[in-house]
Amino acid sequence: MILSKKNIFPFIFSAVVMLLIAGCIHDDFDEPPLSDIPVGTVLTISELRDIYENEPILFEDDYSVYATVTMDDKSGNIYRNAFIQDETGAINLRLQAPGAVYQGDSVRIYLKGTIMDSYMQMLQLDNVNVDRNIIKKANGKTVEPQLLSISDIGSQHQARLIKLEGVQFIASDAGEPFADSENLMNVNRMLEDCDGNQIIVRTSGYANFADELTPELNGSVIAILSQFRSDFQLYIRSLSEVDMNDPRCGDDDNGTDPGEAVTFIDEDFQSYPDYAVINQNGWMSYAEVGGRDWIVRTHQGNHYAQATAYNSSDPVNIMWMITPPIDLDAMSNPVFEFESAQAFYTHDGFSLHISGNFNGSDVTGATWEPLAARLAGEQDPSNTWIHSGYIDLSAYSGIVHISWRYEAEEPLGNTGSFRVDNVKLYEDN
Ligand SMILES: [Ca+2]
Repeated sequence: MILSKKNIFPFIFSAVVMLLIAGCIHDDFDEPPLSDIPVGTVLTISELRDIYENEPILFEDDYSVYATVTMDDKSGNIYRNAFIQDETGAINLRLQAPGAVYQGDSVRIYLKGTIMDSYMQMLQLDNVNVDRNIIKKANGKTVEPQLLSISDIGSQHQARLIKLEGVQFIASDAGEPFADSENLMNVNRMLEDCDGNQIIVRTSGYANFADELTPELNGSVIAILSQFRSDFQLYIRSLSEVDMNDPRCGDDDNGTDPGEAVTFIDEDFQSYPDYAVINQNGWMSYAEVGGRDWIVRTHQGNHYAQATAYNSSDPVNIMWMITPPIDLDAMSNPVFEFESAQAFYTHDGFSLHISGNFNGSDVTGATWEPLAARLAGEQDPSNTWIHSGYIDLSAYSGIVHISWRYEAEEPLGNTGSFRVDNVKLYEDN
């Protein structure tokens, strides 16, 4: 008789029904064994998954699967688990002990002694012993995520590394901790696309990013797809794969209103939420190269504008933050000042400019000349606000814009951060 699935606790090797796999696939002895562990019949992950027919399978013969590890348990988001993938599919490994197999490892899984079964509709290879069942061949391998939309996701994508674009945490789950690290509890946060399709992001209270807050903006997420009964769940590998800095669905920031030219500015960025793109009160951010914008970050209650290429997936990032139009003809002694700071200094990629012919939208078509100011740089301590000095604009006339430009090349390691706060324009009486 067959034990019902609910009686099989996934961690425990129990007296499951042993089904001998018929030798329906030809033996492959083309390459010599990499170790004393025999190779036997080589299966793709797709062939492995196809063997399963609703009953647990104990592998008793020599079978091997070659794959790349796409997620390990180092981040704490999963425990005694790993995910592997090849060109044909992916599967969840349940390990007898934590660790010892890492993301990027190229491995051969020797199936003898492992058990394949479905747990809450998630197909798993259980009882995997790192010494007996896993032969490492290489490390540092990368698997590209498969780009999917939430509405496309199905059981056929189980255990795969996927990427979703144009998604955001639903309003009640945005800006909330990923999980409950205090009570070490898993938390489900709901991700949605602009059509209202939703999927769960499940995070362990043991994850090293459990305390971090979910982004409030829209963007992309790379994660492993899991399934629990009829629910699909995403497991994030690293927060560096959560890149959400675009306006939320429906919040179009592209229609920047050039607005009235101003003769007074006092911008402290306190009205922006964390991670918001600079786009209010006639200000704008423009991503000239790469997808990064100037965004607001917060520290101890202070909100400020920040440009950084840290963890950027773009090889080059150039981004501009630009003031509203300034009407210098309506001012007699215009003075401009602000504060800047650097953090994780890597390079001098930060500069100040002024333009008399920027039309409010064509940033690279305008003529920007350098505007002298004291900018935070290598000589300054990190995270320390440096006053720009009092910048006399009386040599300029007409309608002008002032911009801060940030440029970084990730392959050169030039990813340090620059920040701006307390921007002021006023009449010096
Ligand atoms: Ca501020």
